[in-house]
Amino acid sequence: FSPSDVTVIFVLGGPGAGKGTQCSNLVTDYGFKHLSAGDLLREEQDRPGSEFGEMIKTYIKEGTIVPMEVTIQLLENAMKTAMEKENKKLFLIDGFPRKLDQAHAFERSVVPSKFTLFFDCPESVMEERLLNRGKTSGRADDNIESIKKRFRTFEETSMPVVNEFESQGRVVKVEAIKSPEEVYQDVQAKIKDWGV
Ligand code: UP5
Ligand code: MG
Repeated sequence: FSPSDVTVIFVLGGPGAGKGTQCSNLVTDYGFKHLSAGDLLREEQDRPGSEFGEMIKTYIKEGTIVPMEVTIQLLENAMKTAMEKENKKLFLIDGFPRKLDQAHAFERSVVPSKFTLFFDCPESVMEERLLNRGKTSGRADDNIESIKKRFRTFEETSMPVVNEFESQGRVVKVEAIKSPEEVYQDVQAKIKDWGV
């Protein structure tokens, strides 16, 4: 993809920070195509005949990061489909890249991102949200054991990605502790500065 044809915004933040919630708002108001890497992996996991199903299941339950070849391929396919079938050019890539090698590979081989929208939220708040969602979500990783592992992976492996982008001046940071409506107002005010 060429940056003149497509715009990619990465959406990062800890587990339960509200990435999916805020992406839905942005889709409604700005016409973005929302691609959640986690959702794409869960779909692939459930696809009959997938050679990666069992592997993805294990990684998600353990809160570790699926090898990037799989995730990048799923994202690239979804971007191509959205461009061809829905004429989409603006993409929110939610929950990716979660590791430095993924960030470098995607920006080199797919397309550089415009910036990263980062939702900053304390673990105690995220834990409460996820345990609450776990009552009805059916997600295999919304239990306290998996949640703790996801937090560890986020701190150790994913924060270095945010920090690298930050050092390049490519992070828009939003406090995610307030109500969804208040967080969204902050998002809208801050992305304006980036011409969105
Ligand atoms: N909620 C949201 N905002 C709120 C607010 N402001 N106030 C009060 N409540 C709020 O929100 C979570 C819950 O909180 C919801 O109930 C919501 O109503 C409420 P949500 O918007 O879903 O948060 P989100 O940040 O999207 O949380 P999610 O659980 O999806 O984050 P994760 O990053 O953990 O999950 P993801 O699906 O991205 O990844 C899952 C796993 O897939 C990873 O652990 C990993 O194993 C694997 N993965 C990879 O290996 N590679 C990838 O590239 C991506 C994923
Ligand atoms: Mg999500």
